[in-house]
Amino acid sequence: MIPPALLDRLRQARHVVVLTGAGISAESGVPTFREALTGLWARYDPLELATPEAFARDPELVWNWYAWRRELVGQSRPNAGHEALAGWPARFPRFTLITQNVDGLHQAAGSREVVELHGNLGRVRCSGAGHPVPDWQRLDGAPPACPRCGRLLRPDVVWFGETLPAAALQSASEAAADCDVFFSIGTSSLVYPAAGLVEDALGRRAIVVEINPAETPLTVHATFVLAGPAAGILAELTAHLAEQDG
Ligand code: BJW
Repeated sequence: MIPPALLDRLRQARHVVVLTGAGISAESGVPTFREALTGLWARYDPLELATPEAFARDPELVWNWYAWRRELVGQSRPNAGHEALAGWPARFPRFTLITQNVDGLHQAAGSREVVELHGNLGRVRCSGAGHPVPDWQRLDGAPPACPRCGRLLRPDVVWFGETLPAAALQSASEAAADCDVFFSIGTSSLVYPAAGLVEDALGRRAIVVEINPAETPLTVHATFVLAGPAAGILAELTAHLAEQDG
């Protein structure tokens, strides 16, 4: 059930910002970040694998973890939640979609402008100079060497302790500080600086809507909490918005 007061606020909204996390892709069959270790990978800690230290210690292990996740993502399709959000730019005077996800499923659903805070699993870059390497072979085993300098290639994602892409973080911060409605969807709200964006929004008196089946540190601060899986809630919310149009 979508609160009518939320629909009223959305009808008047000037700038809607959505921040998504791994939970939005859960119903596409992509395991969330903290659940990303099943089967052979169950004995590893994702918080330790997603670090430059882990890659330096055992590049093949980390490379293969990403190869496995890349394959899972390759077998998955956007769900009703991604699809609903792909239509939101047409609904509001201004709309910004920010994601922490590296799976590219928002783009696959048709979202054109996506602010990717943590990179993308589908790209690789040189672990030395950092330049993108568009032509590389999707092989398991040891990471391939950079064709330019011979250093190892690595996934183009942001690991713990690394800085986020400056342009993406700036766009996200500016949008959060400008919006009047901020959605936090399918994220644990534990990983910074993404988890801090909502503070910029609250500082500007935006309303905050959380969609998540579980409580997070954000739940007590949210104006509306829609407790449940994102795909169904976003489809229902979007259907209500469409009724208002008619
Ligand atoms: C559903 C659902 C359904 C399930 N529907 N929902 C300030 C305070 C404390 C620490 C720090 C701080 N500032 C910086 C730090 C350090 C660190 C950090 O935040 N650490 C925390 C663990 C405390 N941050 C960094 O290091 C960042 N860099 C940085 O700040 O640089 C400057 C600096 C460096 C050093 C020191 C200080 C400053 C970089 C962060 C990079 C994060 N990268 C990762 C890996 C990306 C590649 C990969 O995927 O492998 O990004 S970590 C991981 O967490 C991944 C995710 O994008 C991110 C967030 O995870 P998310 O989306 O919340 O997923 P889950 O699995 O945790 O949660 C899923 C949620 O979905 C749950 O809530 C479920 O309930 C829900 N759900 N089904 C809706 N159907």
